[in-house]
Amino acid sequence: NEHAASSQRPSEVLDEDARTGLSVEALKKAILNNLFYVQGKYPEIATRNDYYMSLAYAVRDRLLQRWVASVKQYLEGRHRIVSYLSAEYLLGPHLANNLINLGIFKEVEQATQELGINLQWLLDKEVEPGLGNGGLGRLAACYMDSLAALEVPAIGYGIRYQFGIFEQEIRDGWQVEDTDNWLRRGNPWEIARRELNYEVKLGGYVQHYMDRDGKFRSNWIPELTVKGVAYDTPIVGYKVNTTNTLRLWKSEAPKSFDFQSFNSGDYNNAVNQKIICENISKVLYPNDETLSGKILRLQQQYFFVSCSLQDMIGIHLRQGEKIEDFNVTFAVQLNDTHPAIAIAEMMRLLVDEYDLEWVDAWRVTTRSFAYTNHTLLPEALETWDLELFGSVLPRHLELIYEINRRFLDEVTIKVYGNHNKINSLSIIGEGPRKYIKMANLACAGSFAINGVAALHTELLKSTVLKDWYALYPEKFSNKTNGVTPRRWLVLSNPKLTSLISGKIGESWIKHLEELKRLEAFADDPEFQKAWMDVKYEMKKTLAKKILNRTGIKVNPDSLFDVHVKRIHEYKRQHLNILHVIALYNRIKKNPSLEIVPRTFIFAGKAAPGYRMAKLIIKLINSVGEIVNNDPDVMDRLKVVFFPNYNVSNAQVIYPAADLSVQISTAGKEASGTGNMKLSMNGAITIGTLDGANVEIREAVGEENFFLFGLTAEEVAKKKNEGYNPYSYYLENEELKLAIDQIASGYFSHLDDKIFKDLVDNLLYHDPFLVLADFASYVASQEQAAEAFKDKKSWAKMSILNTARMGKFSSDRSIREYCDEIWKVKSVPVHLNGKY
Ligand code: NBG
Repeated sequence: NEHAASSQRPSEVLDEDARTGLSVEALKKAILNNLFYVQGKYPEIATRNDYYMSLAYAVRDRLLQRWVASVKQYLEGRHRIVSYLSAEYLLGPHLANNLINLGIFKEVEQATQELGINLQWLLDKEVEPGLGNGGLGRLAACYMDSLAALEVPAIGYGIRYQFGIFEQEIRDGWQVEDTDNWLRRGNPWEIARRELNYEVKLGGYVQHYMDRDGKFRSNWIPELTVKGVAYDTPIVGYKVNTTNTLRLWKSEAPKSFDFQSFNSGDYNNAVNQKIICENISKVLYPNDETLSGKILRLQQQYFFVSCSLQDMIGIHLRQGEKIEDFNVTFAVQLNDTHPAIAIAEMMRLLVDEYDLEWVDAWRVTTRSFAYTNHTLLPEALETWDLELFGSVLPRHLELIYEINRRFLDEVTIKVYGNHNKINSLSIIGEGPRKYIKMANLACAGSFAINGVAALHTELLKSTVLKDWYALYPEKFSNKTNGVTPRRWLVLSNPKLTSLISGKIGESWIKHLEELKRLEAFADDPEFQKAWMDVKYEMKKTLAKKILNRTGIKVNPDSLFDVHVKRIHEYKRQHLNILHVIALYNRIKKNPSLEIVPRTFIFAGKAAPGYRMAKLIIKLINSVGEIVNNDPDVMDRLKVVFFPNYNVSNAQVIYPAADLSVQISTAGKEASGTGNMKLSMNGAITIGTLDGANVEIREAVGEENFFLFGLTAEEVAKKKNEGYNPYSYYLENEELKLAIDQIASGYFSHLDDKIFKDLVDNLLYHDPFLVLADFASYVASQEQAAEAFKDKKSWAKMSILNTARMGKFSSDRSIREYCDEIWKVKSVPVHLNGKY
């Protein structure tokens, strides 16, 4: 009984006609209707895509009914609305998720079957919208799901990138990037709202003058004006009618042609203008964590923020409210600093366009915004060269100067003129070139500031945002990340879902704490067997996929050691590969060695400009080539790099994992969310005390977690004392051999140059303490292997991991944001067939 979860539907839904009905018959009729009226085909000549589209539109009709009802109810009831501003949304495929949330998975499965089509075949056809890089964008997607599930009025605002995160191919062991043309076959999930568009100014200069009433005014004369057009995607909540809006902006030229240039024969100029405007929402910056100060990126950020704020103000005023009460209608969350320019833009709109006095405008602004920080890495804190900033946003530069002047005036008194503190708090950084610190702008203009895991928030308060914390302790709080169990269990692991529901019913899907009730069965041999049978099934499924994608044959009986996430030095994929080499060398030294067979599964994209990360991918593949093909190994070790890690692939990988590898240098990973998804799917974590690992370990119990490595405090101490990686290399034989082999070309056809930078970096710098943690990691991995031999106790650990993951539902996170930061309440949406 897979997707048993879908058999119950919200009882309010009574409407039953061909467009809205949820019965198998109604769905069949709708699919065939769409095949004819939307795709213009009859069954015999219809392609797979025709059928996918027909089904997608059938589902969309059912979403629209709920969507319209939600919007109507929010506006008529003047309910408070959450506005989530995020430059990234890593949504993953919509269709299957919508079927689950609408509660019609089984019905659609049957309807398609009766039409002679396989549902999975259609689901696999969907190209996922990869409008994000990694955890930050995926978190935004989970939060949209939970907001809807909890029936909270919300709008997600972002950018409709024409090209999302690149597709990764592996050629000769190297990452090769390909453009992600996700819209090429059309997107049935969005509705273009041509009538909903706003103008956004860029560049130019500012004129100052005094008006007839003696008031100083500013007039921004832009160099360029672009138009943002709204593209809306419905986000339906799990088994509720609430359907919120994800509103993504596409940039266009205000008029498609500059007719004056066109008529005077300057065709190029006319067309150029159009291209420049459309470029703004053309492509997602493929960087994770680190952002370089590029003009286009600043334009993107400002573009979507300005459209979104104009849109919110429009919604607010249309309800007959006063502009001064904007913060009553909206709670605006800044997902990292990418949208932090909203604070200056809000001031511009209120002061320049709506004529508010500065203090009134500042009061409204600082009551509207809240800021989530997602990283402690200093290189990832966004700054903009002041001159560059002024060339794109001349008026905002003035406003930021004024915000900063007033802010520093106030602060100077509080910090008794301590210049270091004033410098650290200033929104403008001084140096050979001045720059704007977006985190400081966000802190100054927000009423709440939060980190994304307990340790992360503590480190924010004691390091990066220390001076802010001293000034405004009441603004700070922690909101540990969460993930949606709908996509990450119900959808990606239907077999485990029905096993769980068979024992404890289905209510855990909305109340994840109820998984606790599984603890009662953790020792039950029959349940343990059923549990591990599901795991085995999922491992077989992944093994098939791996064979298909990489040509590598892996053994589903082996321990699946899974390390999947963006490739970054702080995440230490190279520590993992050093462990692989150590095991390999043990086998080479003693070919009859009895060891637990392992499959090391890596996946993740490297930022195209991040050399070291790309080199790590090459190293993983090079080691794989030797290990996988060495007859001495006799299939005891396999190394797989699964290409193009994205949401769809993650859905297949998580359910199949035995070990979840979470080995970032302590103090570097803000939270992590893959760690939660893996543990939820019954993987046991091997990890450092970093990010949310700390809380995961607390939740699942230390006996169900493999801990190793230096703590954040020890890392800081070691660095202070002057860390010397070379001494670790000299002291540890296995480590020395592994590094010598990499350096000598053992894994690279005797090419001893290819990995030189990586080796030198480890030996002489090792900024992420890979060598310092190596011995501890290897020892912890030995414990994991030992534990894996005892199938019963492993099954118990696995069950307990899932059972104790209740806290890590994004429903819990969103509830905390709603209660403690946004102060918004649920608004149940009713359908009564009238709309
Ligand atoms: C990432 C962190 C992760 C965290 C996600 C979501 C950025 C800037 N930060 O640890 O690295 O889980 O945000 O909060 O992408």
